Amino acid sequence: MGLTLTEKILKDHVVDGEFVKGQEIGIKIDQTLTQDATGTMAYLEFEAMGVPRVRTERSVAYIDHNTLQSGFENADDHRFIGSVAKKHGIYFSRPGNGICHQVHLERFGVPGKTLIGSDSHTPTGGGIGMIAIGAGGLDVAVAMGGGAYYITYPKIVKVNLTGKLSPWVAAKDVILEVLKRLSVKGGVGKVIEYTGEGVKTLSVPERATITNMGAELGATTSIFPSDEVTLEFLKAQDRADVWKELKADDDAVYDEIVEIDLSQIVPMAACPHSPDNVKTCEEIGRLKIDQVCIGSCTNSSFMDMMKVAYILKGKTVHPDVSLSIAPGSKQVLNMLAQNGALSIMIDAGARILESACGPCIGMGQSPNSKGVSLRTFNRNFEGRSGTKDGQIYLVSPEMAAVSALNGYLTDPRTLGEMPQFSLPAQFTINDNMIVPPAAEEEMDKVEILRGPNIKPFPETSPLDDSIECAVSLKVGDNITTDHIMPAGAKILPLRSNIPAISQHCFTVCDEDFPRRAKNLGRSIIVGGSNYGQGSSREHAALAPLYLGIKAVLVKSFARIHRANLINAGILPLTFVNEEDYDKIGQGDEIAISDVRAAVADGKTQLTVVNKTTGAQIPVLCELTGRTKDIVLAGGLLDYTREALK
Ligand code: MIC
Ligand code: SF4
Repeated sequence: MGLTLTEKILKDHVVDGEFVKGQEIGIKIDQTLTQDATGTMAYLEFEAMGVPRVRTERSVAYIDHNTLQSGFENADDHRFIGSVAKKHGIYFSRPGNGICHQVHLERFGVPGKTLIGSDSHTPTGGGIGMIAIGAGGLDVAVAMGGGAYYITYPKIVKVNLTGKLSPWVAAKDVILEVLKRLSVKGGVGKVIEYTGEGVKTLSVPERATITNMGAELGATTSIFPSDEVTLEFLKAQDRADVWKELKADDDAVYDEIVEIDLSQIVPMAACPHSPDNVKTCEEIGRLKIDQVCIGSCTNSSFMDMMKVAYILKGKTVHPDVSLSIAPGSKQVLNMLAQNGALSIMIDAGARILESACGPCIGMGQSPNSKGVSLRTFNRNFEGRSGTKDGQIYLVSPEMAAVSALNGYLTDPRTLGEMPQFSLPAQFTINDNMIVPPAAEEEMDKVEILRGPNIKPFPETSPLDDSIECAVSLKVGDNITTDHIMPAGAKILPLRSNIPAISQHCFTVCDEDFPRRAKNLGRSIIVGGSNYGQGSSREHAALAPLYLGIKAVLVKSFARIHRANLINAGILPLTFVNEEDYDKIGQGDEIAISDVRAAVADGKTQLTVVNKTTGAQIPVLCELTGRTKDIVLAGGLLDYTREALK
């Protein structure tokens, strides 16, 4: 029986466990990446492990999220990360060099290798045939120390692409189509593997748009084969030497098959407030817009920008629209400057932003009150843009640009004939903003530069014998990490300071939550399905830990967040019967007796007693040998320290 591409790469890297679907396997990690908003924690954790130098083939620390420096905090964090990187063998991509995923694809990604990154959009690397997975900072720290990364052996979905995209229909529309069909939880526990004749019609940046936004499916990762198109891209980056051909066997067996005829796809938008709320322009109708933002790790490649420049050429942005453009990397921005496209954008009235995440994570460009904003990004969760009432639509760069000119959402096919856009044969290469680490013999001389905003990891404790406490919060379905731990310009600078950032935990849903939870001392949270979708930010687990959350009981979890809860020593529980969600309310007192003994014995079914109503609620506590030990120890840091003793 033939193998899928995912199986081939995983088989090459497995170091622990068996290839049984649904079971945990440990894989060797070749490369890691961090960004600054999750990086400070990851490096504090790495330091706490006491490993002098990273044991990966390549580890890179990027600065791209917290680039607004309105106080000392972000600049201090950048300096801290730079010094840790230098000392411990990590490449340091300086602020201004670009968004981690875009730069990693350009300069570091290698087909067939494994990559984990402390950012949920790490699967961008799947665009050149990597198994690239988003993870919590602690998991990345362990991988930097040479430890395996554990995933549930995934189901593998084949997306069979046929045909060719019509003019002005974009890769973004392909992933929106997949999201429309599978939904934001349709990918949980799965790897999405793209195959078929249609693959060769898509360039590497287009493939990367698709694998990037596969994160919104909740998928473990997404991957394309490494073929001639990949080779062309790597050649143009002067990296042809890392290329190898990789594809699934013809007789590979998949768990599910999705057929997509590229020629049938039309331009679409994900409407507020979910990436799977996908509609065609026709379905949306005439929508007046206030703002357009072009950029983010999903759509900020050179090709995307050239299409935008073509559409804007000689025109002026509509007087009611504010257009901002953030090219994804220094390489992209520089090439636009060199070939005149930047001048076209400036001429048209675009506000040019630095190569960073920017508005995508609420770092500036928040829309006006009730503002309608078209963005080429990957997430439109409520509040993420920095305002509570912003109406965010996710669209392709083509749709964004033409709409910015017209003042209302416009189908880009109205542009008429489309010229041929192709990748340059040679990208402009200058890695002078990537600082290599100190040589091994020099590393002791490097001083770590810590700012006053960097506070230690919150206190953890081994799992209690029994849990008896109140429900401090009850929330509904599809709670995102942006609800749990909001980001944005005001809160992101606190990423290295858990006590301070905890004061913002869940405030999007309930302003009083941090105070209430802290006063209770210990409590649990109850939620609906797909709890914790979105980001890899471990702060969404560390802030609850700091606020005394002992367990989270939900209908179902998103993958990375569940792992982060376990890593923080918080018990992840799911309802056996989803209807029991109604039998437990905010403020109820609950008890889970002898929970430590039950978990230690490997019991997967426990009972939560609602002491307020008397209801007995069966819940699942599905921990494997390793995750069980982590929770018993009080989290991954304690577990790893124990293991290193
Ligand atoms: C995001 O897109 O939500 C982020 C900001 O990149 C996060 C990481 C973070 O919260 O720092 C992610 O996707 O993991
Ligand atoms: Fe940055 Fe946005 Fe990409 Fe997250 S999704 S890495 S915030 S550009």
